[in-house]
Amino acid sequence: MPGLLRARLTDAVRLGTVTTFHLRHGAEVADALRVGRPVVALESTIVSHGLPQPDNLRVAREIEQTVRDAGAVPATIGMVAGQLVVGLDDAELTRLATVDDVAKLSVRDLAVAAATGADGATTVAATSAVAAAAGIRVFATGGLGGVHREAAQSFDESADLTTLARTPIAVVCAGVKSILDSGATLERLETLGVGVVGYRTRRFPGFYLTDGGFDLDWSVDSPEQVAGALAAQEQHGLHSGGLVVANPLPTDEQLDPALHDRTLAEGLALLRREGITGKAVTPFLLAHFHSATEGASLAVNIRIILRNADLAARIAVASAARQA
Ligand code: PSU
Ligand code: MN
Repeated sequence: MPGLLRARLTDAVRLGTVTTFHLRHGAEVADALRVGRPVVALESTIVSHGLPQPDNLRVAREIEQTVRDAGAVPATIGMVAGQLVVGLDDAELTRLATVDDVAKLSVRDLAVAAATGADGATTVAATSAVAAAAGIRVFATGGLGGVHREAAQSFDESADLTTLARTPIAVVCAGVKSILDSGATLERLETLGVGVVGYRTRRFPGFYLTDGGFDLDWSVDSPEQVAGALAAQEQHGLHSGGLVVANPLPTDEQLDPALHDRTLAEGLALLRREGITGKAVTPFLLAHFHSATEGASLAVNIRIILRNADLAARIAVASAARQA
């Protein structure tokens, strides 16, 4: 099948490896891509490592339904028994949401995980790389990874940032969590040439909080304007990196700022006390928020993801309409 072969070769090039990935499209996603219907990529790390069981599976299905309700086809991306899937079916989604040893896969992990037949959830970095290779230009997630506090000592900066520097995709998110250093993350995005636009705002959102404390240069008012930016980027051919579309929660839906600040301080202290480092940091802090706020942060987290899924779908619909 020439289509499949092309996808595999493109993957190998984009992922910077000579591995032939067994990339498989879900049937609905394959059809949609063939006829130019709007498709939205979704990540699986939030499902396997970001949200607690059993809410994670229910939310994963709700995210997909939200994309459908807005007129696009959801393509949740993950790895099942070493096979990269673009558009997990319900059994595969269930597996990644419930099985215990699902690996957290960034881009650098994909080849080894494929070779060893692992089950894995893809981060923003890995999902972006796979989605772009599959021809998907819009991706919805909760929060972007970024520069961690104390990165000056720990060097902990998410590969989400460097991957977006070379991956042409619009990532709809609610900024970065306050567990990260928002200012440093924005500086790195600038250096790396990743565009950042606020959706109906000029303030960079702080995930659980509407306002993360930093100004943005650009704001867009409609899904059509984001679609226009993606089209212009393609026409100019001057920039092949990603675009962060920062979509804040309305202030009346954010986490109570006092509860937030308290929980964050506790979480950071626990992190130090327990010596948690590396890729375990983000899941640890998320789990701390969910238990310490007795579910309040979980409800906010779910709202964020569903709102981003809706906006991403409307951007994908607007992009498809331009091409029709
Ligand atoms: N933000 C969230 N929930 C998450 C993540 C980010 O609100 O689960 C996940 C995403 O998959 C993101 C990853 O790509 O955490 C970043 O991890 P790290 O900091 O280890 O790069
Ligand atoms: Mn990290």
